[in-house]
Amino acid sequence: ISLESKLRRGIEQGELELHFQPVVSSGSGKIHGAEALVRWRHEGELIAPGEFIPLAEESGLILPLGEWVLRTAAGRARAWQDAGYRLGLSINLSSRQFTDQELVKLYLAVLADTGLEPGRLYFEITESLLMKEIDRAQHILGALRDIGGKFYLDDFGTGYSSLAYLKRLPLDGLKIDRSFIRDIESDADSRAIVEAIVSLAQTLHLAIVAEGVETTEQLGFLQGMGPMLIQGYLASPPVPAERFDALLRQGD
Ligand code: G
Ligand code: G
Ligand code: MN
Ligand code: NA
Repeated sequence: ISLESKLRRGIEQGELELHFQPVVSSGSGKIHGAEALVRWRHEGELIAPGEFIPLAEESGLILPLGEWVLRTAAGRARAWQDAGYRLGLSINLSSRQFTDQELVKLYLAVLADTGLEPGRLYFEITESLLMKEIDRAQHILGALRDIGGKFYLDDFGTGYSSLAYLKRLPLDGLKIDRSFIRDIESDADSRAIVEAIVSLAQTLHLAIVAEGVETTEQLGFLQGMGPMLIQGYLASPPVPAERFDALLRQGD
């Protein structure tokens, strides 16, 4: 039996799990939101998305998988809303999901089914996904934005966005790719690139999320560049929902 059949069955039989990585304020360390990251619990093993997302994309399983992620994430966000936390929750979108005609309808249905306040969910999209079909991307982003959808440009700095497009698209923030953060102490070029991205974001009124922050030294450099959001092992790795909720309560 092929991996594809196993994954199809796994999706149907509830073998997917969402883990949540906190996104915190660089100044206060307070939890501001989270990124939802999918895992596959199969035959006693927790399989990372790198090992099945590409297969899901090739086979089309990314559509049911993505729908499960969206519904499950919205359910968590609704639980946080009920508990009095106003968090932003991001989910990753593959290009196949993004160009699917049904995405806008699905997002509307999920909002109606969960009663989640619009504006809590952020869609993470990559530069290459957007730039591949810029006119269509602009149209879909516009339609989602009209019903409260928000957008982060993920892995920023590794793709090839035209700056003019950044202005044209209804983006809410940029996530600086972790390769720049990793070298921020040792490499003046990485530092300069991060500074340039931060100042670009300030000019365009976009939020900044620095990804892959692992050390207090890296955090120190970032704090010197102005207020931003931080994601990385220094604050917390991705954790199961119950653990994330415990972190939230600790921060009260
Ligand atoms: O969770 P991990 O740290 O291994 O994530 C690896 C990559 O898998 C992430 O960079 C992300 O782009 C991708 N990924 C994780 N969860 C999802 C998901 O729910 N949908 C899609 N399309 N990609 C995901
Ligand atoms: O969607 P994206 O590719 O940005 O997904 C984030 C990925 O980065 C996930 O695979 C997550 O597990 C990973 N990650 C999160 N924090 C850190 C970190 O501090 N260091 C490293 N190396 N990876 C991280
Ligand atoms: Mn991401
Ligand atoms: Na990223």
